[in-house]
Amino acid sequence: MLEFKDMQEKLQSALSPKRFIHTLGVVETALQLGHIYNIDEEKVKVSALLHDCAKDIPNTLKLRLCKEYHIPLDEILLQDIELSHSFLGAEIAKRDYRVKDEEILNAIRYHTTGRAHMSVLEKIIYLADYIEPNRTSFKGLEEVRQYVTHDLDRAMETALKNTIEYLAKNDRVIHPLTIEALEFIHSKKE
Ligand code: DGI
Ligand code: FE
Ligand code: FE
Ligand code: FE
Repeated sequence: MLEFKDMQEKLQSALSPKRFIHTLGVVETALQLGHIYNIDEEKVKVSALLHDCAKDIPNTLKLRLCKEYHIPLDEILLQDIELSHSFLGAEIAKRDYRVKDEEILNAIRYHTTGRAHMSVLEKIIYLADYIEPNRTSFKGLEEVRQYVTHDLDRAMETALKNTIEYLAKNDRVIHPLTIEALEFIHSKKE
């Protein structure tokens, strides 16, 4: 794995200034959450730093890289290639930033859709991405910010519900992983 400082420099040249500032917000927020939930600081920092490393790749190149790296392009990804940035990001973290830790790679891989059986690290990255201070406010953001310090599942449930509602309103396809993430939280409550 690259040194954190080298990683940060490499990443900065791959992202727009705005996306890089968002990323630094995610690192800061994720570190706060990692501290509360007692998660290894290095894993939190690296996952947060690299979570959007594929975000600013032009969409045509995203598509080409997904094929080259054998990332399964399901119907949903083909309709909304933007969504591939999390899966592609994990692959790029492995290849270009030499990250080998599967827990970190999974936190990057599932930061956009979530999934069933998420680890605490995965939830922290998903939620830090959602609530970081540079995000412009949207409905439900404050609610998630309140839950996140004492109830990760409640925060995840709220964030996932809001995301699904937002996608439905905008006639965008919902990835099965997103539905499964929410259903899994509900199944644990019963
Ligand atoms: O990359 P960021 O903007 O920081 O945040 P993100 O990786 O959470 O991506 C947010 C976008 O992803 C937002 O426009 C909603 C979209 N998204 C999340 N879940 C799904 C989804 N899009 C589709 N099509 N399907 C999903 O299940
Ligand atoms: Fe993202
Ligand atoms: Fe997100
Ligand atoms: Fe992000």
